[in-house]
Amino acid sequence: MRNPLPRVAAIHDLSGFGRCSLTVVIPILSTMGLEVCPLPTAVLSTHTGIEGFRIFDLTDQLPGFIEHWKSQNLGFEAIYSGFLGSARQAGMVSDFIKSFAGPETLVVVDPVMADFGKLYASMSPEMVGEMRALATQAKVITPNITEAAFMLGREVPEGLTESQVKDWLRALADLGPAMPVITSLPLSSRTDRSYVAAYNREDGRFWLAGRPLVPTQYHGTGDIFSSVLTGSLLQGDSLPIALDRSCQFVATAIQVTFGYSGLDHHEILLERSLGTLQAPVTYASYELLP
Ligand code: PXL
Repeated sequence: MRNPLPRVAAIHDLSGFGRCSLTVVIPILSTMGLEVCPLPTAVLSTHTGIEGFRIFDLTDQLPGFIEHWKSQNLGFEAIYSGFLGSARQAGMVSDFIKSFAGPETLVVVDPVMADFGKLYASMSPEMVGEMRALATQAKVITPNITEAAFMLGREVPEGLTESQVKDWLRALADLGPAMPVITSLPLSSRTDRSYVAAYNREDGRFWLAGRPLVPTQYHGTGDIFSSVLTGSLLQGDSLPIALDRSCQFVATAIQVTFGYSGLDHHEILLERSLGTLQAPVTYASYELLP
């Protein structure tokens, strides 16, 4: 039987300060009318971008948590993973997907491990191969351009043409996922906006969506993007609408925050924009990549 509210197993860390992972996944998916069941991978004082962060890795606890869920016969409409506490957890998440996902389950893997050309502070080099293996189990993956490069064993590009973007997306789809998405795309022909692109292997179409550039970077926007994308697909939206909604929501959250003075890049004001997730889609600006 389907759950009355679509239920999402959310496999991410809990960071006390610095909006990211579960502190954005839960409010976003709840606002979108979905029930979130968190399976925490680690508990941190702050995300790993703040010096001196403390981390409690839950790798040894995960198997017991998962066994207990199995004993309760829990069912999920979606399984959505992100930041892992150790490379060893990737195999556990893979097993989790094999045990809990049916043919209709939406499996989203955000291979959180790197940005701006380098691995995050807590990531070991083994994480790259482990994330690549985990991605084979997913329908949707949402790497940023650095993570996509690491997964494909390519150099992080300075710029990409639209036809190169299609090649990158096809290469990601060859790893397994039918709907790969790449964020933070360095599109050489369009430097006016920040772009994301997606490919649907089932119909062979490529999609592009963009948002205005703001002269700063906010932490956690990748998690915000992937959470809205997951929620939107679960609500039944098409891939380009889900892509556009996620991109426009990130734009709104950034612009809502950027207008204040004195806030730093850890403090995206998510609550100021959450309500917009309940508005119907009234305008979409995605493009088909020819
Ligand atoms: O936003 C990705 C992310 C999630 N969780 C933790 C992080 C990061 C990125 O740095 O450190 C703990």
